[in-house]
Amino acid sequence: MHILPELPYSPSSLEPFIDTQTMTIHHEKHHASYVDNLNKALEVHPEFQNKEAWDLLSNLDAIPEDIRTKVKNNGGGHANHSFFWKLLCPQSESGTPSDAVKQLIEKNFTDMTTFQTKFKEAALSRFGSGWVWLVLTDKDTLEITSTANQDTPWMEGKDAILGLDVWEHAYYLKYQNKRPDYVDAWWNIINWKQVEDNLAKAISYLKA
Ligand code: MN3
Repeated sequence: MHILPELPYSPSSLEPFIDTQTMTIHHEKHHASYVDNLNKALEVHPEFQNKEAWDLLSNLDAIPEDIRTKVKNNGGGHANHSFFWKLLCPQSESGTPSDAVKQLIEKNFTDMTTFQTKFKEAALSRFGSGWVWLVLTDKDTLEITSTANQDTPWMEGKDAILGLDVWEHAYYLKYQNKRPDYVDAWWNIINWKQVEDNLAKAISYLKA
């Protein structure tokens, strides 16, 4: 049984970068429905009910065909949003990239500004709904990737350390068609400590 995780902050605490109503609807309606629909799909095949969403997604071929698409979409939605909430925090707690994160970003993208420019380009060129990711592919290599819908890097066995939801439901109430402004605002509320933890975890998986 999958459960909607609590937000690790109040939905109003990301203002003015992400508004309270968007956070509330995004978490309590959109994310909750991915969780509900994943649970419903798995009722038909209870042997998969106790597996973590990551586990299901990284081995989709093992999922029975009659629920595979539902598991991909709703399990992906659940996993992506669970990952995403932890990457956000109030601006006052955002901090700065740790030395390890900063050095790896500079090694792969020259400097922080170039990285942010490239990440934004990927966010703007994702047509329709999807996500943009910063993925660790080997111990020295970071790549910016993008997935459609609720597809995730974990489906390809890759580990993301940062990700941005660019579905319209993530920004439309405040930003309408102005996705570039949403991306610019988002840099203010990244939990860099969480990115550091994600990097350490991704490196440990590479070694495993
Ligand atoms: Mn979303």
